[in-house]
Amino acid sequence: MAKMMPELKSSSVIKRYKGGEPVLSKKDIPYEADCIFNAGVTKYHGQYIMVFRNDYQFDGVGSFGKCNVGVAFSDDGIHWKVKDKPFLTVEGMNDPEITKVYDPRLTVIDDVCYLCFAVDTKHGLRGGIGMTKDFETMEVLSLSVPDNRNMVLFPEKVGGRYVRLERPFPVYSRGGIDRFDMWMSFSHDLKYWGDSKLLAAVEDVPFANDKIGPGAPPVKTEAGWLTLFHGVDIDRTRGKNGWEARWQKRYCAGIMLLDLEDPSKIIGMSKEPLIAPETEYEVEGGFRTNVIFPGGMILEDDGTVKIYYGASDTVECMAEAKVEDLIALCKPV
Ligand code: BMA
Repeated sequence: MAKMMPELKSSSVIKRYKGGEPVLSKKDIPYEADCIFNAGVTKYHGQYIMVFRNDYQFDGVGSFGKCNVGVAFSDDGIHWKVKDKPFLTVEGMNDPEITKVYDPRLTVIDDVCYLCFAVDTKHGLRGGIGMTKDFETMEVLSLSVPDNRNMVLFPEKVGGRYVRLERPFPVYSRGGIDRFDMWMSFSHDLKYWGDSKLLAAVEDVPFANDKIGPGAPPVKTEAGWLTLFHGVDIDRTRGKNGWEARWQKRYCAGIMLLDLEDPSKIIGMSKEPLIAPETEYEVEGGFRTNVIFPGGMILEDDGTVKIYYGASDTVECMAEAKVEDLIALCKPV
């Protein structure tokens, strides 16, 4: 039986854009769209780029018939211009196994844009890595074995190897329930991954009792790799929330600091959530209420950090904090 969680609050260092208004939602999309969320964001050649998930054609019961990944561009990280057609679609993946593509993340390494993404396939969920030059087409570099997703890439090689965080789903070996942890793997070429290690487990995160997973690609600071993640708690006494018949989970954003030279070492972690669902868009009215799903983090030259997160699987929001405040939250473990 999962332990019950108290009410959770966001850290006081967090300032939500317009008190929690979305930066992107379905009204901004020039094609069929319903829920816009779980975006990856990066800054590339002075421009902000966002890749976002679009779920549409709700069945009226609990799921959407269609999903694609769109792309948007911005000069300030707040106001976005969405490209007139989706970037990634099931049809465009040219792989008859793939039935859905979603939850994209963006990392620039050596001036090249890489994406991490999830695909549902006829034989399990897989985490992918791709490369794009134009956000028109993507070359797939690797796809994991099932079940794995929530992958993010570090923005540079560490110790001569590419590094990714990921979240496999060991459904039988962790008690037959959600007990999913954060892992990491290494690669010399972004194609072959190995030397996998457990980074953090559910029981290491005081505000999670269900599962945890990577959030945004880590950002380099002098103190260490600043790393966002999501932590999930479940409470069986929670009733119906959102549009679904049953939704008893809550997703919060957490923050930790990894060692610069050995990122498998956690040097600090906040024991409290960085962002907990609190505002209207995060708590009420969405498809799945009580979800903060961080996927993008940008460190600006003045020390401001922009954090992008999906709110209630329905809209994309943004919050800011000072990098020194985020580092200070990561108390030694
Ligand atoms: C996870 C994924 C995410 C989603 C989250 C909350 O399992 O499906 O894409 O945001 O649940 O619904």
